[in-house]
Amino acid sequence: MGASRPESLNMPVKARPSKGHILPPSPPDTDREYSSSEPSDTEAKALPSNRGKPSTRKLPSYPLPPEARSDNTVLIEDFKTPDSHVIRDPRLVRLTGIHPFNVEAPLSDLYDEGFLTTKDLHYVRNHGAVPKVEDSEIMDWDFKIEGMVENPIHMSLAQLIQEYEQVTYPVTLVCAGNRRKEQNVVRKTKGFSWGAAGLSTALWTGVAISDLIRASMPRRGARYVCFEGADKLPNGYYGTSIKLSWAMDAERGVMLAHKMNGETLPPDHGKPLRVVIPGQIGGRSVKWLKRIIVTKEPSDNWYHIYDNRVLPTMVDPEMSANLPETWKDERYAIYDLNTNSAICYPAHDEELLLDEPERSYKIRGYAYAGGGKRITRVEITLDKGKTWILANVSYPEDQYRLAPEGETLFGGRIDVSWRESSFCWCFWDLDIPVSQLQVTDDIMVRAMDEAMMVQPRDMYWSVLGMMNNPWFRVVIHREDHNLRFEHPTQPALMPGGWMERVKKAGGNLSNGYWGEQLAGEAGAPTPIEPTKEICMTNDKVNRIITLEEFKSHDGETEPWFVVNGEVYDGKDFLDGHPGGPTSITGAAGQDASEEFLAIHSENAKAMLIHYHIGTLDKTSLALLADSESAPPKDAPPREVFLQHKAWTKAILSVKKSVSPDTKIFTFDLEHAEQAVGLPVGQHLTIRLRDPVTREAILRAYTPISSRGAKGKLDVLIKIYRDTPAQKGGRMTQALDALPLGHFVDFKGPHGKFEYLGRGLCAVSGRERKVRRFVMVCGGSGITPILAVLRAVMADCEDSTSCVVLDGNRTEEDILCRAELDAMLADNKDRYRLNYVLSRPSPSWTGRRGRIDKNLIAEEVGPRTSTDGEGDMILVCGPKPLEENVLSIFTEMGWKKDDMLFF
Ligand code: HEM
Ligand SMILES: Nc1nc2c(c(=O)[nH]1)N[C@H]1C(S)=C(S)[C@@H](COP(=O)(O)O)O[C@H]1N2
Ligand SMILES: [Mo]
Repeated sequence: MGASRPESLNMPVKARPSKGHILPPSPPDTDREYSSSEPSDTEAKALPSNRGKPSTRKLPSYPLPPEARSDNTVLIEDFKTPDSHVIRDPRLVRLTGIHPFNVEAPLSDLYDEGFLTTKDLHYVRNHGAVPKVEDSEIMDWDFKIEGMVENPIHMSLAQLIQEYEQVTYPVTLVCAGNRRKEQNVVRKTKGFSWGAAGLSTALWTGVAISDLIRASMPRRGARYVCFEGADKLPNGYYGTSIKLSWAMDAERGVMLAHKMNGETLPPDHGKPLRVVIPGQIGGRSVKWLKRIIVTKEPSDNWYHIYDNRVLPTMVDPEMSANLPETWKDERYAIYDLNTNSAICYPAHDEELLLDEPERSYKIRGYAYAGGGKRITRVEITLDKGKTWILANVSYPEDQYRLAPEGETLFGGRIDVSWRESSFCWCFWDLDIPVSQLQVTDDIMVRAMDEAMMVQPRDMYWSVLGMMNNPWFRVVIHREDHNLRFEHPTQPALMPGGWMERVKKAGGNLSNGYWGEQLAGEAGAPTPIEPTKEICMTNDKVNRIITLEEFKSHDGETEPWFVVNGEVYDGKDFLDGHPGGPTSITGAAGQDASEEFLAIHSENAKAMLIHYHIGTLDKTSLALLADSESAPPKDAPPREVFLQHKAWTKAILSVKKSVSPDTKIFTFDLEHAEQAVGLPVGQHLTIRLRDPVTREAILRAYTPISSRGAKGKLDVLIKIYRDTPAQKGGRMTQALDALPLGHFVDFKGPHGKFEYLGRGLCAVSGRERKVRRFVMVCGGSGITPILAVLRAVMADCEDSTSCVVLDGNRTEEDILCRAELDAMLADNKDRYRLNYVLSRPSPSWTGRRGRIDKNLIAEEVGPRTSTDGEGDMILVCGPKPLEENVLSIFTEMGWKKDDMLFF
């Protein structure tokens, strides 16, 4: 078998210059060498390590992949799943619980990577477990081409690479479910909630499938090509089909890829071999490819029939269960993508300060079209579609068209210059004066393709929730000193977005006016479409189950779980479950109400009847609710978040690194107006389950959000990572591994100390007057200290003075430094701040060493208290520091009562 070059290569080279005039948002590193002559595999692999070396060759004018992270590892939430061999990036937002792995990057992170997405942030859509393929087995991976062919082929990946011509080009993959969360808010579909980041772009290297199929010599009458993966799912191996004529059309660029961004395919993306179909929904690009079958009819694979279709809009989840012919109707199968676009900046919840109204703000986002078509315009409206403004469009993909003839990248010829098709997303942007944004209620974007198909205003809802492409709308809120932007939704179960807000307020999202009241309709709000009640209980079941009995079925053989107080046994559905058995066993012994109801369609809910085995008795349910912190149903919104007796959930929304081992975790409270409810000087308890053992881990923390903060809670946490020598912190590592959008439980407040203000404290309920606080801390021990210090400094009538001794290793270990320093400016007379570093850089001019007797004698001096009034020492830090401080102060004549250890 020889490698045949596609005939169309002989076509004249038509380089198409970029029509836009803007660079991609973050141009990739250009200091990497690339290969403009014949490259070897090793040369291509060595590319990243050549960074920084002066390059002798001219740099390519097209984007190269940004550097991927080298320190990602297997995440602890994957340990207990069949994917425990897969390395993943913790920034990815999980859309279907822990397993299977369906994820998208936070939209801004995706956009910030630029035209090409790293493997770290590339979205993943796995219907089940990831097949395990060792590196040593890659080249032996075998696959077949069979069916209606004269010359069936059975070959290895090594042969595919040796015997066929290799090509490289960028392709944007888009899941048909991209933007589905918006549909789910209107009415729950049978699919989980993708945000607008269910798409990614990579450089794929492999063989044109037309070369291979031609070699197998399809017989007369053959019309389809089916693909099958190696992932065994509840309904067989994943598989689908496309038309044979498309596969044979070199212009369409269907590829068998074995490299992504120049590296072996990552396990999540089909290691070691997959199909890549430009311009079509991601669902046709079969991963872990094992079989190519040439047929007369479209694939009869379960996933080809029951996934990736747009059924007519009137088919609801219940009806759809009994319509086998409708499902099989090929007219409803999705192939080419439809035209779509989204706004990435302003980001959701981004705030724009109104300090300089003369300025302008650059709104930016992406767009794509299907079937190789090009986006020919992107338009923005600031007045709900009455008028439109043209945005600038850039097509970074065009830069590859300019590559010199025959140039190779990652071992494949850059095969784009002759093509007319567009395989990738494009970027658009538009400057708008801030003064104009200030008087605007919302920004909407729509794109048009070269067939003049333009995105519609209204959503086309369908039972699987796919191809959602109405105008993307970002709402603008005017606040005191800034504008705040609100996207339609947040992915997964994450709350937020105008759609949910409008729906909760009684707006009808499908009124053609984004749920807002229409002019002249003032007064009565549009009636809400009642959400359909689904019966999930079996009348004949009347067994009462105790918590003890329920908890004894938390294993894998009889996985009992609770939804709305009813007990279900998932045992008989483990094999049939579309979400795979692990999502059911993972819920065993737990109240799964929230997750179950959020993920499943009406149809799936109705199926619960068959697994209903009883009702949890009332006390047990309350106990379970307490241990699981299920939110009480239909309770009115609470003003204060923390509760003494009950756990309350908050959702992790942001993780921000503030030093090499410290992060601020931001949690969204139950609603934007909710106060945390934490008196100054007190702490709260965080409870988390160990992702591996499921045991509860509890720790006390003092948040660093300011006292008046509402709706959010910031906790600064130092992460103690496992080292070969020492086990790290269970809680801090579990928190670090927690995916965004997941819950953590909180309870509180606790603590025997409280600062009441103006020198008045309460210690174990007894009031006490303080003239001076001596605050000694190390590392993240600054957090309770900071809370008290802030309260003192924020009140200019408070005459209490504070001496802070903050011990750390290096400058970058000093936490909250900006705030500690800033308070100094206005309070020089009553606030002394000392950083003490044990391993400072040579340029450090502050104190060196440790917090010792000399330092304390110099900075604090003798005890000045008369009994019950005067000095108070607040200490928080690692044990050795606390013990040391205790002995120094005791030696200096201070009393136990003067000291408080947090
Ligand atoms: C016997 C009880 C259950 C039944 C009958 C059931 C049924 C279904 C059905 C029909 C689907 C396909 C999508 C849909 O129609 O909504 C599905 C998907 C799914 N289910 Fe369940 N389910 C059960 C229990 C659970 C539990 C306890 C969990 C975890 C809390 C879970 C997690 C999932 C996930 C993550 C998916 C999405 C899979 C994907 O599309 O990749 N299921 N389930
Ligand atoms: N074998 C196999 N191939 C598959 C899938 C799968 O679950 N198994 N998911 C499909 C879907 S629906 C999409 S959108 C793309 C996602 O590709 P990615 O995970 O590499 O982004 O893979 C497709 N190919
Ligand atoms: Mo998909």
